[in-house]
Amino acid sequence: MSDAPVVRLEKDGDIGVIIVNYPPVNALGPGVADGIIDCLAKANADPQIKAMVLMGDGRSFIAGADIRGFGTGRKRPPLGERSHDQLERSGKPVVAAIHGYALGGGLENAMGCQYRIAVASAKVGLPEVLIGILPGGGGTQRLPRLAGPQVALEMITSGRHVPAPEAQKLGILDEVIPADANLRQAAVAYARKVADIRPLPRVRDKEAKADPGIFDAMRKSIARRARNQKAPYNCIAAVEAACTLPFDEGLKREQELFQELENADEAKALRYAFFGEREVAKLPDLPTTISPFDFKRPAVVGAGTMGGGIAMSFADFGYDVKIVDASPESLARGMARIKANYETSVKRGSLAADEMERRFARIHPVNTYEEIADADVVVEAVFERMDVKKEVFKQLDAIVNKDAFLFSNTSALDMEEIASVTSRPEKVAGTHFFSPANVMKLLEVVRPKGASPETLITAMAMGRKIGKISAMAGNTDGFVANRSRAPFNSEMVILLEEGCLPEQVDKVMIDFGYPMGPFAVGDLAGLDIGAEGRKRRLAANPNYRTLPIADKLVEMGRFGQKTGAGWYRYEKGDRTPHPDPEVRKIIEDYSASAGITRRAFTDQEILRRLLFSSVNEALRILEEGKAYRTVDVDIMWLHGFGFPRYRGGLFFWADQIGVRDVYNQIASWHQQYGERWAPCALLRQLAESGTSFRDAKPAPFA
Ligand code: 3H9
Repeated sequence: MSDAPVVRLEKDGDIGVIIVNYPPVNALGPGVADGIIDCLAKANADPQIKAMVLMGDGRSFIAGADIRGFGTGRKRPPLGERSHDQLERSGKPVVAAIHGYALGGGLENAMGCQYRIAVASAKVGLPEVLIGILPGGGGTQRLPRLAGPQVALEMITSGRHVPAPEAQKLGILDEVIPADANLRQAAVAYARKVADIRPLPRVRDKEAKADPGIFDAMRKSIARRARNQKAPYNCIAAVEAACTLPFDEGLKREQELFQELENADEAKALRYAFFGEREVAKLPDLPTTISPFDFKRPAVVGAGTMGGGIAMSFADFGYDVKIVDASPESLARGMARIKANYETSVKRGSLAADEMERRFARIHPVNTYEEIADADVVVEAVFERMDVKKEVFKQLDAIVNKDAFLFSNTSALDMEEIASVTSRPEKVAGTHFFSPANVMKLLEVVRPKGASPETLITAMAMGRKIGKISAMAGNTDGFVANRSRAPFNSEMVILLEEGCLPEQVDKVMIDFGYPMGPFAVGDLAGLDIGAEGRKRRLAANPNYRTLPIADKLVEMGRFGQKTGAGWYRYEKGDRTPHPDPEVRKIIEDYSASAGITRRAFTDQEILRRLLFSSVNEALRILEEGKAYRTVDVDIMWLHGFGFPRYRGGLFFWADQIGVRDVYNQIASWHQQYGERWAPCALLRQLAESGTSFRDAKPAPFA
């Protein structure tokens, strides 16, 4: 970083312009808030200056407090002396001039100012809840006064980024100027216009009035998504304080509620997830000098559920995308499914009807590979069988432009074998989407040995361009996400053999924080898919642990929701899972025939049986050099499988228990259950050295 001050005061005639310069996003890092206070004092003391502007250099106004500083015991100025308080006390008006983002502490400082203007492309918000805290810089007290308690509750409990034009309607901004206007000039002119207005308008002097019922209504409405969390409730309590206490008392209450959160496990996990999502983009063994190819003409092969979802992802992010399928009928069915999915979003109110039309119009169905010959990236999403994939790649290689990247959405097959049938293996990689592909955020980029760095960097960037979080996986059966999850999938069925029922296991996992239980998820995805995979693995490995109960359901045609019955039964047209006595009988009969005495399980035992089995397997993956870091696994679990974000991820959660306890438990299950629980060498090493999972040093990427 340069020696330039992080905040400087410039003069535009009689207007003082205070500029924050703390790249990349102007977080309130060391010296920034103090710098604002200093420049403000100087400007107030300067008789030539009549009013001030507060703005940011670079791409944003201020993105909030420096998240790295939380939980470090850093000192903050006393209440009433912080930068937002001092801005509000200024003897001359200050105009916050917002571009990019004004988030968290950024918006809090802007609300301390007497006026706020923004370019139309700017976004404002108080996203603290997403990192397990609340807006502790007066945000919970000022926003309800500025925009009303109902709006404040919604914004603060969701953390939503509000576009400037909407923020103006809500009363948060005084003026919005076109996105390409000169913000500094406009802000200086605005400051000149308001320079002599007295008394100075201060947000703290406004009143926040609310019907007391809105707070309980909000608590009720968030109960499901805020399960097991404290921050959303403290946010509500703080806004309630804004409506019942004088301003300074409200600030004190906000502080108390903030302090309950800052060092809690919830906030630690969410901070870890925030930085983890950014860390997985870093590929430590690839050159940073290579830029991703800027693709323009994506194509998807296969119009099934996955292919359709992938095409929607491209369209949702502004790309025109072609989709091709083997038969006109399946192409038509695929397009109808895409349309129906969009229509559901419109019905739910999450997508405007005209926006749906625009997105749908970007998806172009075509019947032949010749029609995608000019594509620059192709994502194949055909039936998951090696011979089928190879045939498709051979044809694509022959027909599609020789510079195009060819990606496969396989969820487990050997990417090197697929690449080997092409004349351009260096341009082939896996891009494994998760179902539903237009919704789930994870893109697992699979790295076959022959892929060039440009190919891998392009695949990772492609994911980010279509709203995904891309993370790199090695070419191993099931890659990283599904392979690390596989023992969990087996263990949940083995628990049934020993005494559990699907609804009991599902309840434990929902209580833990998953949106759905794993058996209900299985029914949604289709049980036939897992059965195929098990057959393939058993053929390759005669010692593979079979799951007779799961196989039996598939034999009976119980494929899940699509057949009206799976682990649960379903009423026609309804997705609610109902426990099924027939399934219970199959399970109990199996236990009896296998000579197993069924027994009771505690919730903790169920949870640990499922998750510890995956911790062990994930470490084996790291030991083999098939993933970069434990955080990659954690981020994959958050965004591929719905692992509760406020628990950080598989390894973050396991670290809370402690590496030694995890090892001891696994070692004891190894004695009890045999080989499948054999602790891997890396686990043993970590336990012996007392190193946390987070600090584990995996083998170099292989
Ligand atoms: C707060 O304000 C509390 C207050 O109420 C006061 C309480 C007392 N801190 O995301 P990007 C880094 S809480 C530290 O890739 P984009 C980020 O890690 C805060 N670092 O860019 C990355 O580093 P690297 C409330 C931060 O353009 C680099 O900047 N505010 C922070 O895709 C680029 O970030 C928030 O929660 C930060 N606050 O997205 C906003 N922000 O290059 C959090 C970013 O080493 N930030 N970094 O990987 C964001 O949501 C996005 O960064 C933003 C830009 C939308 C601003």
